[in-house]
Amino acid sequence: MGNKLMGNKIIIFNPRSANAKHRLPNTIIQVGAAIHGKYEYILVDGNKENNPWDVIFKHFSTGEFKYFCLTAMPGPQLKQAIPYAKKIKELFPESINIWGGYFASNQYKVCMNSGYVDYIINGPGDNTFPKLLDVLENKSDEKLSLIRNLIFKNDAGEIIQTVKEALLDQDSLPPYPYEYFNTFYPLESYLAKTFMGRKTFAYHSSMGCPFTCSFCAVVPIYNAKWKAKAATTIYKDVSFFKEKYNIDAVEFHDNNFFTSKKRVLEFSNLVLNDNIQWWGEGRIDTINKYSDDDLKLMRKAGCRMMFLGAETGNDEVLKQMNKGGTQSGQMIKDFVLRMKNVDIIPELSFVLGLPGPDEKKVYEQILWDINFIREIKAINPHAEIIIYLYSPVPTEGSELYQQIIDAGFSFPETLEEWIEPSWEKFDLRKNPLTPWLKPYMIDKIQNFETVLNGYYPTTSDFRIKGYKKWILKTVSGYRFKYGWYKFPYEIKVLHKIWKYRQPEIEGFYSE
Ligand code: B12
Ligand code: SF4
Repeated sequence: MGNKLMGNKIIIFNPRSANAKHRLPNTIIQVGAAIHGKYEYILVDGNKENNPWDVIFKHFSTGEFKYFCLTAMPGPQLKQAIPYAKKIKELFPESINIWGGYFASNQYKVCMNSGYVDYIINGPGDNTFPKLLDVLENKSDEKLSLIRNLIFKNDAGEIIQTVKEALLDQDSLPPYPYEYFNTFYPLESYLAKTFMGRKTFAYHSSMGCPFTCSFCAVVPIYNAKWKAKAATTIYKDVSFFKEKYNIDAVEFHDNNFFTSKKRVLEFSNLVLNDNIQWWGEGRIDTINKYSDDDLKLMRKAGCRMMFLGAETGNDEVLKQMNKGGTQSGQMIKDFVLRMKNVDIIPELSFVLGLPGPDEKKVYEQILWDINFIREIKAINPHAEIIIYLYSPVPTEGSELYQQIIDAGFSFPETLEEWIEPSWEKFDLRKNPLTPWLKPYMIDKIQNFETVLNGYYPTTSDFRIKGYKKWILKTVSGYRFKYGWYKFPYEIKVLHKIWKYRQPEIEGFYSE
């Protein structure tokens, strides 16, 4: 017999996602906004608690809580999400576990079959979450199957995935309950010092993405839909944080911040004289359509760096990735030069290790990409390079997904398997367990990455400067020049001593 629950309060939990200074957990704040004033809820940020389980358990032990809701990306967040949800269900069998976020939506079968995840919010939760609660609390007699963006099991035990809701007008969503959040964790403590400024604010201004790259986890959830807040709304929120907390930098966490040139330029004009540096993610072919004057305006308005999915310089592989748009290898080269001229740092992410017709071809492509990255660095040494190993996402129906299934790849069949160390590395896109990628290929990529990060340490880890940068560059220089990547232990030791932080795992270094 488990413990009895009387109340219907809600815990919204953000499992630990990083070890150092943390970003504002916008996901749980927006999920809270959806039910603010309608249901009683508390927010628990696993990043800020030494032992979040104690906090969660203490609350549930009062008998006042019924709903344990969490968000999770694949990767380290699962290390808390999975065991906590399991334990809550064991200890409080009447509790209801609701999951949302990229992991649960994309891996919904393994979640629903775990026996302890009751409902999944499949995409935006702004309408779905309150509607689901209304049904569960008998405040509405709407059928679950009619609530959009929901996954649940029906009485026959079948998994039901309801239809997707059109993306909502982002400007009319309820405001973030920042003040309420502040009663749990001081907002101030999330405004970290980064390479852009003393106090960096994390903001999310649009949902989805209009493209359908076949390696990307955004695609199965948003199906090429994108909707954004207006520039004036963004500016209003940024100004509020500037006035109240004196922020001087913003990280835009949108999947594709630069989709609408009109919006970006309008925001740039608004923020022009505010002395705020900013960063966002975008596509090369989209931004390449901006004129030099547009880019100069953005730079003047504080755009310091852009994260761009370069993926590969090989046009055939770009097709295999279904990158869409008009991106090509030549465009990437031209673009990094343009960025150099307007003084915006392009942060290019590459995806290496896609499946190929045979082992030789897979390896040749890796060597080709390494060479391409070297060419990019020669054109614009300030270009930052992020290297991911291709980790499949279940974009069912895409040609690439079919290729990986044919090559013998499969996802774990239980949630517990997802937290085994090898799958955690898979999530971090550092060791993808894909059968076509042989250990010597992974070594090659990782050794190259170490040498590259030695010779060109990221600007975003602002501690690596002066003599540290000089030593790293000197030690790595001959290796980079002659292409000797094997066993770069001396560089690894230096990275370890200085706790070099690669931005792709835990975000920019901050303090
Ligand atoms: C900020 C961020 C981080 C931060 C985390 C900060 C934090 N607060 O904890 C950091 C930098 C640490 C991080 C790390 C990683 N991240 Co990350 N991250 C993001 C990012 C940019 C923004 C998340 C966000 O705030 N969204 C804003 C909110 C409002 O939107 P949302 O999360 O979608 O939430 C809505 C719905 O999904 C739904 N919902 C979501 N959860 C829940 C829960 C409940 C209960 C309900 C009701 C509803 C609900 O309702 C919300 C409101 O509508 C997203 C991309 C993106 N634009 O979302 C990537 C993203 C989620 N990350 C991703 C990845 C892969 C990672 C990493 C694994 C990195 C890597 N090496 O590739 C790591 C590892 C994570 C870890 N350590 O566990 C991927 C996930 C893709 C996938 N394969 O599933 C994304 C989508 C980026 C991408 N395009 O590839 N990340
Ligand atoms: S453009 Fe970026 S966010 Fe959009 S589908 Fe492609 S990889 Fe994903």
